[in-house]
Amino acid sequence: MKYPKSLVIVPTYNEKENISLILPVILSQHECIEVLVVDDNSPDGTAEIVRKLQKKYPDKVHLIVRSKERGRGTAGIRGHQEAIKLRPEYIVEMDADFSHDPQYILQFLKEIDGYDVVLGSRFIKGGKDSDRSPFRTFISILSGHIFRAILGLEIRDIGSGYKLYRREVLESLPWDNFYSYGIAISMEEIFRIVRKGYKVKEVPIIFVDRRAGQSKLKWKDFFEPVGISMKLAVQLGRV
Ligand SMILES: Nc1nc2c(ncn2[C@@H]2O[C@H](COP(=O)(O)OP(=O)(O)OP(=O)(O)O)[C@@H](O)[C@H]2O)c(=O)[nH]1
Ligand SMILES: [Mg+2]
Repeated sequence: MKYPKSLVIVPTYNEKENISLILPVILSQHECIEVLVVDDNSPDGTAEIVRKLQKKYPDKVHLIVRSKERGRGTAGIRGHQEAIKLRPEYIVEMDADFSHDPQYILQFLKEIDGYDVVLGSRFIKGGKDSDRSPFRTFISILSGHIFRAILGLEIRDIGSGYKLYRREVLESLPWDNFYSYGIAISMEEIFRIVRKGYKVKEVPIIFVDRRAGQSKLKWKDFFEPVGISMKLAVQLGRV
């Protein structure tokens, strides 16, 4: 099957073990795929590994190294802004740590027909949040309920970081006015997308625990989405 140019954004911080393995797997899914890594100058040398891969896969691997900023949310925003400039038809966002199986990319490309965004969902029938501590799963599900109630969204996995978008969807978002700086970015993005009237399709994914390296999440990260969801509800009004 032929697909138009599709760009996969992968934010990284200290992912040297994972990035060297996952990048070739992502590229091998289909010849239409290119990758954009957004690295925050990881002390473990993740960017150096990406530079080597750029030589191995000419024109397929793009790299942004941010030296002044650090954070999952702002890295995602920068990634989206740069991805748009590369003019792919479709843009994917996924984690570097193998929690998101690259095999879903092709499935997402098939499922986007008739929709604007495909969202990999752990919390619909057929999806799973496996290998994670029951506590992390509990927090994800509970926060999902709270945010759905505050924001009035139907989507089950608001916090999913595995998505495929038509480029126009991301072009239409006001990136400079985003409130999120951390993990709330996924939630804020999907809220703004639904509010604009775009059609989102949730498809089940099996989410597995990170393969190597360490979590960057801290306790305080879990509170950001609460503040952001209230801000969105008050400032932008519910859908
Ligand atoms: N550029 C950048 N990427 C980050 C930052 N924090 C996390 N990431 C990347 O964002 C993705 C998701 O982060 P994770 O630490 O895996 O978060 P998580 O999946 O919720 O948590 P665990 O997998 O349990 O550790 C991974 O590819 C990380 O490398 C950051 O500050 N800057
Ligand atoms: Mg992870």
